[in-house]
Amino acid sequence: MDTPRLLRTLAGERTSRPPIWLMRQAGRYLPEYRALRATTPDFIAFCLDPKKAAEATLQPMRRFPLDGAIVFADILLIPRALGQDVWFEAGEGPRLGALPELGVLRDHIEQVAEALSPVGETLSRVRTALEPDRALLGFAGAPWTVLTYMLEGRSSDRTAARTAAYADPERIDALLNVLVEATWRYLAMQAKAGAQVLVLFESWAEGLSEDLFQRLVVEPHRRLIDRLRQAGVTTPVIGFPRGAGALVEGYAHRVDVQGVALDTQASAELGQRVQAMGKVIQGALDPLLLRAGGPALDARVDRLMEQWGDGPHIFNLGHGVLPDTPVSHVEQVIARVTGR
Ligand code: 1CP
Repeated sequence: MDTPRLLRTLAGERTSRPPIWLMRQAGRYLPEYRALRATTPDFIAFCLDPKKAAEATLQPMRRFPLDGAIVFADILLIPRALGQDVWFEAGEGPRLGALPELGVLRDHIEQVAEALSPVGETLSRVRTALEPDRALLGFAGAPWTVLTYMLEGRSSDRTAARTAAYADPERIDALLNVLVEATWRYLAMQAKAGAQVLVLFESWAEGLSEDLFQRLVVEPHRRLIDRLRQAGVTTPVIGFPRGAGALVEGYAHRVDVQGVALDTQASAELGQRVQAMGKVIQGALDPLLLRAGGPALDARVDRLMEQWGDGPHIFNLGHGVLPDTPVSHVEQVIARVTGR
């Protein structure tokens, strides 16, 4: 009876309304997050403090009737656990030190789950505090997206990473494989600690040719999910190949994810075709419209529910909540979807 709506939807059940959670539902648009965050200026240290990370995870759950809580952490914890320096420059974003040799990275794989055990502790804490009818989501960055940061050392246009994928395919494939091996272990640890859904964020799937998309996105996702299932982890997975455009359909067809998260550009028909493959879709409200608010926001929320309401649909954004989004607009959307 208490089975969370989000899990019922991911199992293919039709519910009276779609479940809702929002990418980046914790974070800087919330004043209570900014206050908590100010107590630990080092962002990585904040992510690895289970008490504070659990509090950040729960903040939006107290304010809004959301159906899912996503653990507060970051995709760049994996490179750090593999031996690469990671830090955040205030007001600028992530910075990574020199990429360690392949052998050094490989030597860290087995210890990744242990190194990131504070994230497991955050999950256990949140699961204890959260009502049983609300789902807990774990996540990781997908191999290619994480590799772009490891190669480029910061947020970038990924030109160097994509060029390397053509110029030095063996090295890139070997690096992706290290990330596949590290990431499934990390996700298995999260499932064991209480995560009921696992999200794979492939935030930088855009701009890839069909060949590169297959090699850098589809194949690593397939291997990663195979490894998880071989290890006995049955937790549903939502894949988010952001910016994949028309290649999303091939992704949904070839990768054994239960849910496919669609980005802001996804058409009504694209979502319906993915639903027709037996996949649950998630998305795809524009974060810019969420920030803008007003009657256009209500109209778009209604249209998304209508166009995708005939198949399983998880209501969400097409990318994360922007830091300067008014809290009242988030309230407005959640009320529109949940009736509360
Ligand atoms: O000072 C701060 O508070 C830093 C802002 C911040 C926050 C709140 C960062 C830095 N990360 C996070 C938390 C975070 N990151 C969460 C949990 C919060 C929640 O969702 O409620 C999650 C799921 C992520 C995932 C993440 N981090 C992604 C994938 C999703 C996406 O947005 O595409 C990516 C790409 C990152 C990298 C990252 N972390 C932070 C920054 C500034 C960046 C770089 C983004 C970029 O390159 O544009």
